[in-house]
Amino acid sequence: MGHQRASAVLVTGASGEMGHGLLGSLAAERAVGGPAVIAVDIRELDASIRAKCDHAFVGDICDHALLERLLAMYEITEIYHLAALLSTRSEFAPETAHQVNVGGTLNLLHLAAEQARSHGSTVRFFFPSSIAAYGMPDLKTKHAARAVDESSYCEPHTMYGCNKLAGEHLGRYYSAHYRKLAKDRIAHPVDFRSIRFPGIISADTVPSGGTSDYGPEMIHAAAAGTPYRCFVRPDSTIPFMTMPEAIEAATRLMRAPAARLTRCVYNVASFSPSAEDFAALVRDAFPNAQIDFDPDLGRQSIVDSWPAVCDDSAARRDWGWKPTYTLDGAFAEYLLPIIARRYGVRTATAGRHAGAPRLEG
Ligand code: AKB
Repeated sequence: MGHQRASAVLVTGASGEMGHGLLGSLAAERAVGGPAVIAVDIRELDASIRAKCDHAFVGDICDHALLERLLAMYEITEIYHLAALLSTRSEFAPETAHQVNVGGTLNLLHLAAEQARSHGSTVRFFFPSSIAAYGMPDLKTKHAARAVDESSYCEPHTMYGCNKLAGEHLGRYYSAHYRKLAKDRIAHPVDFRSIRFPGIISADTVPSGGTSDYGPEMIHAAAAGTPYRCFVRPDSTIPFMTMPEAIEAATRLMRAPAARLTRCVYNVASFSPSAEDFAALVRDAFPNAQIDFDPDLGRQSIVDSWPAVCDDSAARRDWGWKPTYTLDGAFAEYLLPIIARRYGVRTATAGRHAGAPRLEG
């Protein structure tokens, strides 16, 4: 038998919210001859997503032995590095968050560079950054700011935001400057591509450990008939998008010709509702929903430090990003129909969904 290693796409953090959605997309490509899909997570993958992978490893992305094993078994051509501790959880264990979020990212970038050296071609690397990379100095500045571009206000207030910014810089280094003085350096081993995601809302999964979680938590709680105490003020406003849009953005960026890209890191966003905007749409769909507001001052200060609106013109120009939904369309066409089925309930707005506002195709 030859010693040809199978070509593979590696997904870390595969059992997380984004992993669920991404594996579905990669499995569809696999079904028509795409590369093998290898998943790594610290937790066992549930059967539904395990079935979408060629191989699933339970392990720690900080475990060098595990990464060496992957290096020996596969010719990894692409990496989606989703494993991370999110913003709220990271504030309770900031040093651990740094080890996982930055140390883990460094390990994966090193694996990518070693893969490139081993098989002689650049490894495409997707890194989900976040609006947490921004740090608006105060609410006055946040309210006065127009759409924030990728070069503005990059002074994060959280360890998670610092970690995401560090990951972006490391990725840029591995792409353009890796081992700059070494005689045996290889130029451009990694093709690093990153998106600063806003809050993401999935109809299929409920997030944990994030500070933008109040949006999805509110909707899922109403469908489950559970009272919801929102941990931010009603006027709190940050960018959000749906999970299908986030997966589409990540795969579209990874498929874009390198020559089209003018930067490594891009903003994307679909809509910027306030927490009260969310509550009004949820009450419209679930008139018995019990929603009240009881701000957690710490988590509120994190949300207040994130921009209300992000400028995604670079992504639109370079690789054709455009949102799928308006806020109303996201509820009517994606969130409510799937969530109602998931919880076995009817929404008061069912049937009113036809012809919901959808962005031009
Ligand atoms: C979080 O809330 O920490 C994440 C994010 C905005 O990156 N969802």
